[in-house]
Amino acid sequence: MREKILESLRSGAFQSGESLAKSLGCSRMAIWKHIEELKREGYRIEAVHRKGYRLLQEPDSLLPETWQEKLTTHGLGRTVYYYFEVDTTQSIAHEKAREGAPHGTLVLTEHQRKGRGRLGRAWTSLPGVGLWMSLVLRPPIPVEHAPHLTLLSAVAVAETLQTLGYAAMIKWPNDIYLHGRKVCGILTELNADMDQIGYAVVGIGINVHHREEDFPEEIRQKATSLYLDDPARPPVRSHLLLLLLQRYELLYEQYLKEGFSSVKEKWLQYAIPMGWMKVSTLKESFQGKMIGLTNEGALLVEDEGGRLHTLYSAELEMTER
Ligand code: BT5
Repeated sequence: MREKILESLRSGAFQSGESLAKSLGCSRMAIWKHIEELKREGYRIEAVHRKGYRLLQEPDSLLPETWQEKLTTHGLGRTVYYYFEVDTTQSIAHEKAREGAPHGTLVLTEHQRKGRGRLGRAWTSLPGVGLWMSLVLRPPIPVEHAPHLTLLSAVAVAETLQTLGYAAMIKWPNDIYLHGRKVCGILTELNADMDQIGYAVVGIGINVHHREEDFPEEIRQKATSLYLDDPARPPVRSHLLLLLLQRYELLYEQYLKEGFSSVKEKWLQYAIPMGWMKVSTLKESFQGKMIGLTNEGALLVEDEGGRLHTLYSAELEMTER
């Protein structure tokens, strides 16, 4: 009954107590009681005389008890560590993995004081406005295939956002963009010996409720949030999380069964078309264009002299030739 009431209210229009009662075959009093209960759980519902009820906002808690029972995965997100505030979920996930945390363990927080990106860069993670999470994975794959995990993660996020109606695209290796602005960053860290991955920690940061002024000045023009991309549809973090975990597990299992080709095909489908670009690696900088992905998951770029480069880590910037 509660879910059915919510379903009707999610249309965003006013629903009268009478019509709800009629369609659900109960009394107006029963509807009123459910509405009061929903309000106590944090749903903001407006009640207007002669018009009825209207849903203004859903609760946006990430507390595991608010979403975990709806999870349909068998590994991902089954073990969860939720924190109000941490330095970074990455370090905690490493710690848990070293202590033997199972595949799929999720570390989730409202706020990171020292969120990190690649190469020591910072990741802004304000309280309550994002999905800041790390997953512990124990993939039975050789070390040289580790880039597959990064690309798979980007596909999982892009597909999840697309399912929710956002025009998400991937910029190599693993940034997710909405209308030319970065909405999500992914950081894969490995614990491996010469030939075997012990575990991987995949950190995913998605900007959800940010307003422009929530971003530091220097990234304000380059970053976006789901809210800013489409203010008419306020996103709910727990929905996003559930969808992401489910999608991620599907892709991951398909990858283990069928190999990299399934990931590669989707990654190429969602990749932002890049023409000529400036490629900067730790060693050099050159103009080049993307040719494709290798079977190891590296980026193949051809430079102006026709030479092929296989890149595992680099910065790409669109340029005119
Ligand atoms: C990334 O690095 O994009 C990977 C970010 C991974 C963040 C997650 S959150 C959960 C987990 N815990 C962590 O501590 N990290 C992971 P990179 O490609 O190096 O991009 C970093 C650059 O993105 C910065 O130098 C800024 O220019 C920009 N940036 C920083 N915060 C941002 C934000 N919230 N949204 C968009 N861009 C941001």
